[in-house]
Amino acid sequence: RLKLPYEERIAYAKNNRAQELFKIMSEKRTNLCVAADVTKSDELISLANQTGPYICLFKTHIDILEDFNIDVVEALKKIAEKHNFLLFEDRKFSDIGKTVQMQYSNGMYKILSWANVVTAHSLAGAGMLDAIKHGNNGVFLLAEISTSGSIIDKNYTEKTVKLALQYPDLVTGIVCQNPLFTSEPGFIQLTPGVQLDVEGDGLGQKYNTPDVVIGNGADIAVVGRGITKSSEPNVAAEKYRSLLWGAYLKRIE
Ligand code: UP6
Repeated sequence: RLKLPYEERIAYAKNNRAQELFKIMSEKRTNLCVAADVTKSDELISLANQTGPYICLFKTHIDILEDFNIDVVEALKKIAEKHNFLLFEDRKFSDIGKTVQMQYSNGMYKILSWANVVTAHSLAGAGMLDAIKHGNNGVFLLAEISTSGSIIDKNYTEKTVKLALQYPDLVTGIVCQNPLFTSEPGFIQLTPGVQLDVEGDGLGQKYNTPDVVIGNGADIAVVGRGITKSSEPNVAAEKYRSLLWGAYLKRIE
């Protein structure tokens, strides 16, 4: 996986969204996902417009918006189409299948109706994945977490990877910090905890540089505050895009 160019991995991917992502990444020359963790809809839309040209994925925590209205996702869908990126709700589903099904489709956020990919914890097991399987969606399963003091152990991580590989049609990839599934080029490693010149946030988050995460197997790197707290998010996004893409080119050399 680590040496293969993204475009050559399309053929290995069984999940539609993974195929689509590899295509977008190769065409736009970007392996950057922005974590748009803001609390106002207009800020969210502005971030999508500003970072859109440089990203393959726009990651939201839609439940932190203070002024949520379904119009905001309609706006995001249009921007995603214009700039060719996917919408990614980082919901980290973790309940029993039936509950997750309702959290995914119902409530005021109706995540299934607009998010192309979502995240889920693996701890509830296969039933949860069966419950959220739909025609054309994608799920990133969390096998590791970027915080210091995380209680996820090696056994949990290995079992998560095994579970993910049993659902190639549904699973787009795995959220982790290390190259855990190197012989499976159809799956995408998504790695958060990326920022230059900062080691952590005082609340457990640990940061690595673009070079380090790509070296550790990331196919897509998630950058949040490194971009959102910049006075010019478009400039910051282009900078992270170019560093991450450069690191990827070096990896496949
Ligand atoms: N995230 C992590 N670590 C994980 C999984 N997810 O930080 O292991 C998510 C957070 C946040 C983003 O929920 O949205 O990635 C990181 O943001 P930051 O770059 O501002 O720290």
